[in-house]
Amino acid sequence: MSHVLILGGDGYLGWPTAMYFSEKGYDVTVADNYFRRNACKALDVGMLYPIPSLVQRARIWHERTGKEIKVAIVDLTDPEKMRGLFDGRVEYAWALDTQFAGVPDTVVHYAEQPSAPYSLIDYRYANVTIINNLTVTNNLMFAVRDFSRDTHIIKLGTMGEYGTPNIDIEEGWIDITHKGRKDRFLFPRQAGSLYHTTKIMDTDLLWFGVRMWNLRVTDLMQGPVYGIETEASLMDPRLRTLFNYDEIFGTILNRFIVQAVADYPLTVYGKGGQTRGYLNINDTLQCVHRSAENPAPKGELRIFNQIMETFTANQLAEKVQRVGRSLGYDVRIDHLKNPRREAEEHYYNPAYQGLIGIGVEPHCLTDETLEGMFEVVEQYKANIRKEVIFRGVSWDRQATPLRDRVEKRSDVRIPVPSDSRRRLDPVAAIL
Ligand code: USQ
Repeated sequence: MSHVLILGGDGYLGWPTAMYFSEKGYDVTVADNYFRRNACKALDVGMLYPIPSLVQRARIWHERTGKEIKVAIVDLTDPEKMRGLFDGRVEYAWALDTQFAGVPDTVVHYAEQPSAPYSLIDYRYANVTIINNLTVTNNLMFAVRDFSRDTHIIKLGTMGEYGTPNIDIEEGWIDITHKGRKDRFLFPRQAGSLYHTTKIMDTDLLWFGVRMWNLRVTDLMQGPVYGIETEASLMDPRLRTLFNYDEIFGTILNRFIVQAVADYPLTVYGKGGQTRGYLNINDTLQCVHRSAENPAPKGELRIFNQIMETFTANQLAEKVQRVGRSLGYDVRIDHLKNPRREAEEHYYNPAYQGLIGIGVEPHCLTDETLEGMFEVVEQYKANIRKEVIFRGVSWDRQATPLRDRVEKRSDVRIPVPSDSRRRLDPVAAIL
């Protein structure tokens, strides 16, 4: 069976993806450096429930299914660690068979700092985001170029690369006629955060690799994901994915459910007309799997828009309010001054037929799905920390002059690239 390497295998999507492929009989290796866990700790934003380490998760998976997910705890901004996953120098933190698994047939690349607010806390967090995301992508591209050019790279991009243009959004490419001549180009990108901007740069890096070295790449332009349970986690709650509800790492719908359970007014930013394409975490798994089963041809950068339906922030809040009330929660909706710089009312009409074309069956957001999320969150109600729900990380915060700052220091540090001597202090003073 073919070998899938999942970079960022400890994350919200990475771990469920690993189990999904393993369950289907693939040989699976996950690599991660616990960036997300460390960042949550350093920023003191918490998670809804504790998560076993990646090694413990792989052990539990093995106990429950008899299947092996090899684990490598490595910082992929280090090019030698990345290359070790392709040339056999990798040392697994857990594996049944410690022999090198071989070059992967597919790499799923999630190993990025995924939060827009994180990338705009201040210049240090912007740097971490840029350095981490671009370096990992570049290291991956060169490892594939040098060791396994047939490997299919599946990179998680984001719908946010396109921004909110006043024209229909195509799936990655647009034909342009200019002064009587025609050509095909990447659809114009104009991101609304530095995190989203790194995703544009990732796409450009890989497009370069495709043109120069005939690589095969699928770029999945994903919208915000919601959900907790997957088939694997229903088997054993210890296999659940991590779940953030804070303003930095939590995405809107996951946050709204927690807010409703905690009796905290839903935090709609601004007018709430911001429209995005959304999908259930189970559909992410399906999309990535279908993409792996139907790889992009060599020399192609194939782009799919990975969303199942669109909603405004207001529509999501109203759904959560309606379903929450039917379950007995007193759900209120608040409109906060928008901490982000984004259009709050705009045209939005993206195409998203490509993944359906390769066999994905979309699941829409139903009341039952929301009820299921309420049920899980309710179990952990006592863990919810209201003070992390909204601290107002602003897109436009000006730096306090150094002389006026009283910085709180702690021992916890957000991981920075191993080749950098710069130290990053926590942002307790800012948040
Ligand atoms: N929003 C609210 N209230 C909240 C949180 C968010 O009104 O409490 C609004 C935001 O202003 C934004 C929209 O909801 O207009 C989505 O925000 P989000 O935090 O759910 O998602 P975003 O920051 O866009 O990023 C998330 C993931 C990121 C992924 C992206 C897909 O964190 O990794 O790439 O969704 S997309 O949004 O399509 O670019």
